[in-house]
Amino acid sequence: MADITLDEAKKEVVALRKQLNEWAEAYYSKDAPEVEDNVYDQKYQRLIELESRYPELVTPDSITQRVGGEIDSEFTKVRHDVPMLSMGDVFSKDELKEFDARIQKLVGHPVAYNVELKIDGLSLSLEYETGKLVRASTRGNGSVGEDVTANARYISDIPQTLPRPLTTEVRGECYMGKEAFAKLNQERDEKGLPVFANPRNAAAGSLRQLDAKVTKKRDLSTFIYTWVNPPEDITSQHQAIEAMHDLGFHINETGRKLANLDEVFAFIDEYTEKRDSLTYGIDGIVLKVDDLALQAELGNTVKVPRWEIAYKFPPEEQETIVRDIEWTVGRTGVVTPTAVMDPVQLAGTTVSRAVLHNPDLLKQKDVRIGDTVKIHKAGDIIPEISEVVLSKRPANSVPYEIPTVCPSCGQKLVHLKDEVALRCINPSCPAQVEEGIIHFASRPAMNIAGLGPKIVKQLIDNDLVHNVADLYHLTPDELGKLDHFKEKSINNLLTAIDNSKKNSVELLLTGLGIDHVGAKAARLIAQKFKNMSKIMAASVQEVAAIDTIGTTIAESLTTYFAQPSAQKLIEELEESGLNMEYLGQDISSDDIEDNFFKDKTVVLTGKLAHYSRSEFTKKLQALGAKVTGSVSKKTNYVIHGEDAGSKLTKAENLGIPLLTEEEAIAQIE
Ligand code: 1X8
Repeated sequence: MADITLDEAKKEVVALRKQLNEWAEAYYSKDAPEVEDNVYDQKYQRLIELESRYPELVTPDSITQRVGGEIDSEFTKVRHDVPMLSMGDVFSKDELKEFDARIQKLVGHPVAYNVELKIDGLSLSLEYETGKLVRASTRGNGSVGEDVTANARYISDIPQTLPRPLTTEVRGECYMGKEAFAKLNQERDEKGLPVFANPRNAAAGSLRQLDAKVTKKRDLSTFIYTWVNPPEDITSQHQAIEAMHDLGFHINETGRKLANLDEVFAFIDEYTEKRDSLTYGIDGIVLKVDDLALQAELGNTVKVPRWEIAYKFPPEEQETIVRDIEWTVGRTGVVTPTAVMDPVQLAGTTVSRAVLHNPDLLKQKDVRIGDTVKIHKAGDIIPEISEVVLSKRPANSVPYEIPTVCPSCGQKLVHLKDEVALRCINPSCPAQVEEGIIHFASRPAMNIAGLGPKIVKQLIDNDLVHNVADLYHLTPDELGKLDHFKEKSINNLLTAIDNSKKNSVELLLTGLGIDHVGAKAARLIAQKFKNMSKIMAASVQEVAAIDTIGTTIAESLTTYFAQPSAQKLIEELEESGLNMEYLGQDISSDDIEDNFFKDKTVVLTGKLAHYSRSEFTKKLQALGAKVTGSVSKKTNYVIHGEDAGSKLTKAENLGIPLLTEEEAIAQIE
């Protein structure tokens, strides 16, 4: 952002406005959005960013200076004497902190907020004269809206008369509940009519009907949250809501007056959880300075009130466009496709890449460059493509062609046995070498501080290392050629590399990156065989005889050491002075005092509340217990935390004694 020139910014601003205007037109006038809200929001935020970086680019007709959509409908127009403003929005708790800090600075002290759910619907104004509903209108562009009075008369929770002859105006959200929405879409689908993209569009499309009888058939509801001109004895937002409730308006009961941001954050967390179980859609939380006098004091900016803000939930599914498919070569030569997409906000982070795992999956999903795709986070963490939005596929799209040669070394790619994975089997493929060295230096392996991916890449690009043995021949002069390497960093790195020579042999074994031989297997193997030459000489049977190590690991290990190149590598490393012995402490059961867990086989399952799983495992191991991953007849105890699943069931079926986490801790103590 800091680097963008005025010229570049100008081009981007023009393009953003054009795109946003098109989307806004589809959204406001046709009730048929072309993109997800979050895509719109992101582009909109970008425009705001650029306009604040270069204020000279702000024009009066910029979409950032307007309130809502343009009004070109056939409805009778209604002027809003008090403009129907939209609301500022934020996408993180940090931004809420900034909002709160701003408010506190303006008013000079902490303030209480009335916090309400942000309903996925459309704003509606209701005007009453001497207690009779005389007009209902939409927001329109904020100053002029559409007269939907006839339609509103068919919405059952809108009072047609008030218990008192008030002349007043209230505002709120008109929405369609999830059930009504699903039913409406099902009916439309059966009739071959286009379905509504979301409850908000369904609500807008149902309310904005020139023939009000159509509205009558739709199940619309309202939540009223603003009293435009309340009586004087009402001094706060939460009071206003209660009073409107007494007048017979449908209000949302979840609103709460909260004293500080911590409470607000807890409310956000609560409704992030409950969101799916609500009967209506919400897309965020609204914070309003509760005190109406303070609201008046704070006033509005051109577009939005200063005293309220919407926190929008991170999206759980997003649409974006695939721009490229990249192929990366992993340490073991497996070549994996990654979709590179236009960046979008997804469940709290910006996402622009999604791993496609293997070529079969890519073919099966038929992802093509230029496709609009839906993405979500698998297990709430890893971005994945759910599906291609075929209706948005460009007409000239062509199926993606899977590469046949390695993107790094150009050698022909192969499928091993019946693997779905594509592999490069060239052992000196630069990409594999790079990944291999990164792995060698990583924490579970040789743990060489300062030797991360960027440095490794430089070492390879400068031709300084071709395999892990070369690391131990690096000189200060050579490192001096790398970017940002000064005397101190050179010394630090060389010292870290030198120190790694003393590592116990299981770390070296892990670092070799042998398929299936991770840190845990390496430790067990090193514990049993004690040094590298015995490990190299071990047979499949000897290795597989280690408890919890199967033939897959054993075969992989022996196949690896059968290669002359592997033997040569170990020889070179030994010549460089690397330790080849197992230095770890063997816990001999004879040294451990008798205790409840000594020599017992134990399985941990479920969520533990008091210790991390690895801490708990270490405690049990220190007592001489063997902690294993799966329940069998040999298991002595299953220790279970919360939400334990299949392991607990299996233990019950096998009649294995169960201990709660607390019971186990009591035994340990
Ligand atoms: C829009 C919304 C508001 C509230 C709830 N849902 C909305 N969609 C609320 O205040 N409880 S306020 C608002 C606006 O001012 N544009």
